[in-house]
Amino acid sequence: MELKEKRVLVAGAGISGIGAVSLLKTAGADVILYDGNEKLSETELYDKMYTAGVQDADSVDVVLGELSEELAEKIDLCVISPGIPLDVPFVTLLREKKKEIWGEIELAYRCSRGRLIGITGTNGKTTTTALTGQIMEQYYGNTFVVGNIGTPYTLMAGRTNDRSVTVAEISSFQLETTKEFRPQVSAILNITPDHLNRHKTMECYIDTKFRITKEQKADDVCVLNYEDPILRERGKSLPCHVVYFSSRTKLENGYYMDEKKDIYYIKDQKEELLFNLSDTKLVGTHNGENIMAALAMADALGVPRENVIGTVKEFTAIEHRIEYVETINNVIYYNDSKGTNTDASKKALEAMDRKTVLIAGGYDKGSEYDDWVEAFGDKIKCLVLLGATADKIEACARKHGFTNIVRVSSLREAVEVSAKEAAPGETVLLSPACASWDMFKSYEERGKLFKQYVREMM
Ligand code: UMA
Repeated sequence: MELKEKRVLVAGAGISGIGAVSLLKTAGADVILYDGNEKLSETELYDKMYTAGVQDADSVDVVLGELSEELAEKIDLCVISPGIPLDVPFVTLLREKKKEIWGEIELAYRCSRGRLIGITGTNGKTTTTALTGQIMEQYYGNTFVVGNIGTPYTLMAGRTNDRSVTVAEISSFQLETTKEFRPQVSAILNITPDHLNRHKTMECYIDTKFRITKEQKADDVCVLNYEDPILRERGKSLPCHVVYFSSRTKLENGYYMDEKKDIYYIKDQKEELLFNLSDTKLVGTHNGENIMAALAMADALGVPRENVIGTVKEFTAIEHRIEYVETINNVIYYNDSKGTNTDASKKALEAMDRKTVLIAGGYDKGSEYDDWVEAFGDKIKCLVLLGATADKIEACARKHGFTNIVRVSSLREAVEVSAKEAAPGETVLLSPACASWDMFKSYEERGKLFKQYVREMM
């Protein structure tokens, strides 16, 4: 679709929406920025557009609150932000009027050039995207790391060129509205229940994740986790070349990490030892898997293995993911605010090697907590609960016989209580197993505040 002079409604005035406005204005479209929240300040939105460098921002119309039928009728295209569910009334209205709806990712894809890597999965995508981005940057330069990781793809799409590499973290929310999106190399790291309040069923969630590879062709590559039964099975019928990695099974071809955490590349059953996980700055089996996925993607884009290994060994953990904060009175504090679902949080529990006071709870995504509570074992000595899911988690923990629970009403109180509960030689871990949106703007805000409250005790 030629965008010049098209009337485009950008839905959602968060960072993706502002990115989309910027790209559309550069393409010569007539843009209306729409947000369902009528309490937003128009002045602030124009300020945001100016700060993001939107060309001719004054000519963008801003519409807040309900979307009128008249406006819905007038537009040629809607570019929707990932946080907007597709069953809200204005989307139904646009669909009834047979209006084209693209996600912000689709718009960016259509306006970008060069090589593209798309990474999805329930967990590990931010670490894997950051690592893969670093590998590409160090070898090729000219690299853009975008998407769910934080920098909207639309903000960078206009700067890509035929020689650039874009590494995009793509969430299930973003995949719901892709159409022609076709990464040259894709990865699905794992799929476990998450965001079921939005996707409704596990089947829908899985189908959405697989949209990342839907448009790939025979010469494209999709990297999959062999130990995930869904990925292993569906990988058999993909239209592109599939590369597996595994932390349990010695594959005939692909990447494999054994019990000693030695990582191998295997081709036609011949194995080549690359390095041991302990040679890197990352811990835990899940990070071994993230590394193997990055190795496979780098290989698919032709980065020599010695360059890849050099970067992998230098790479440090990302903020908010099992991030070391401080040691105070011989109690170690870890920030895992990005542990926004039970599976991610379980990985953090696994990585703890001392008795742990766990701070958890938050926005209710409709998750079940049984498996997560069962993973406490003897390691979790006390559970400090806050947020919208506190009742649900407490009931679940008690059902499984875990009773050392303290309820708090703020994150600051959670940190203070945890400091009292933890004895020297133990750990305090913030790993909420829930999104942050009941009490905070984002998991980043929650993680930063946690670190601030911990450091204030020094
Ligand atoms: N809005 C409506 N109607 C609605 C819902 C929201 O108008 O029904 C409006 C809100 O009033 C708000 C705007 O939409 O003004 C927010 O849009 P958004 O939620 O899409 O947020 P952005 O700021 O654009 O950030 C999005 C991603 N957010 C979500 O997917 C919820 C960010 O992922 C991403 O980093 C960013 O685009 C850049 O690509 C965050 C996230 O939490 C980190 N992702 C989830 C996760 O990782 O689990 C999927």
